[in-house]
Amino acid sequence: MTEVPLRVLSIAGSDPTGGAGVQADLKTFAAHGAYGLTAITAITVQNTHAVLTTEILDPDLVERQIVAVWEDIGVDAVKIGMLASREHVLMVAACLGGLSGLSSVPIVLDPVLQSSDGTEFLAADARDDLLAELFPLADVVTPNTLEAAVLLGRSVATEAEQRQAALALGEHARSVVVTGGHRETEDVVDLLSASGMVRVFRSERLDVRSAHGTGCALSSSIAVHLGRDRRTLNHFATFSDRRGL
Ligand code: PXL
Repeated sequence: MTEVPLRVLSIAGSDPTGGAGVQADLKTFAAHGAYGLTAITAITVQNTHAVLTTEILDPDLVERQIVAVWEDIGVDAVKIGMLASREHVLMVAACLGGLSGLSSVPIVLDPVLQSSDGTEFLAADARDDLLAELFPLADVVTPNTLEAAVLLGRSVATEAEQRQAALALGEHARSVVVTGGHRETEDVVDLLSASGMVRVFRSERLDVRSAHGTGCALSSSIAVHLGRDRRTLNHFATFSDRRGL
């Protein structure tokens, strides 16, 4: 029997360049052999130079996209990207919290705050709700150092500050990865914090022309891997239940 592909839902904005947003998420899911589903929060009009316009979709329309695919196709993992407004943050938290089977579905939250050209992708008044309502639902939150600095209202420029930021944001979620690609260092340092501990991932900086969409690809691939791990664990649980173990 062929294995049913892992179903991963991206709740995010559309980027017509295909480099970031739902387009990047779908490509990442496909590259990992997973099946992508989407609930689009906003349509951005952008090219490689600038974001020209953003049309935010009604939170109710976004909620109906989530529920429509959740109840019919089913979801094994969720990746959350651009949420645009406070209403969207609160809706996603309430909607996911009310869906059946959520406890066995890993959630990865990429706290998208702005585009590379500085266009705001999350209203400033939504930041506290993001921390209070969505961080606690997430298995992993993946801010870069710029996002961590804005969320905490302090500088995240050195490795020591990045570590403190990972620990401080880690108080709101099960785990946090503060990615360090934006820091002007020779090697790149990503810091994972969970339960008050920090793990360092140090790697060689890649020589690339653009980093546009790399945060989307990272959070999407983490969602796929957590979904796969969770599915394996669920199989074992069902197997032992059946055998009365
Ligand atoms: O990389 C962050 C991001 C997320 N979502 C959308 C984007 C971008 C960056 O431009 O356009 C829709």
